[in-house]
Amino acid sequence: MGFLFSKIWSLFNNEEHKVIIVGLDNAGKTTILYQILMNEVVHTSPTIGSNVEEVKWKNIHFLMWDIGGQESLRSAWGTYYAGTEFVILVIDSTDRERLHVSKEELYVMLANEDLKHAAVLLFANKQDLKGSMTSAEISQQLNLTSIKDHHWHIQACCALTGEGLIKGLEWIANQIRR
Ligand SMILES: Nc1nc2c(ncn2[C@@H]2O[C@H](COP(=O)(O)OP(=O)(O)OP(=O)(O)O)[C@@H](O)[C@H]2O)c(=O)[nH]1
Ligand SMILES: [Mg+2]
Repeated sequence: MGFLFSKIWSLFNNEEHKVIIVGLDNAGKTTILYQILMNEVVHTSPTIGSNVEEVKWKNIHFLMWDIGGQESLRSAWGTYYAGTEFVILVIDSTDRERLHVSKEELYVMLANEDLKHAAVLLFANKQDLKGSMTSAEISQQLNLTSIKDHHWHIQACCALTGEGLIKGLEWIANQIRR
């Protein structure tokens, strides 16, 4: 009975799940947000502050915050953390020089009390570009297997075609159903 009730409840409940999209400038965060929302590539300029959109997908309501990634803006990421269920960390897979910066930002985030219960989806974006690192390579460089206190998943993608984005959302949906 309890199980049935919770199943029925989950069908009707319109709970909103808070997602923040972070990552270094130029990683493709805004492009990803609008590709998910509208299925098209929008023209972007560097985000100052944030964009927020309601995304409904497979009957799941998300409130997605896309946050500017320039260095001067990164210290403000923490102001978005409260109530976050999912962190999407977007990585420009061609940006080998700055992968260590993404790594530092990742581990600082994981240590933040406000993200203690958040699950992390990493998008290895820009897979269409020649010489891009594979998700396995990025996973190794970021030492993802050492992360034991958060659920995490890495997904290769291309924000221009949308390839891989749904797979990432499916992983998130599975985390919600757990
Ligand atoms: N080739 C290629 N270009 C991409 C891809 N995703 C995004 N871009 C381009 O990368 C540039 C930066 O994308 P944005 O979405 O504005 O990056 P951002 O992460 O929001 O950057 P900030 O707002 O400054 O933090 C744009 O010119 C995009 O068109 C991709 O998968 N492949
Ligand atoms: Mg942006």
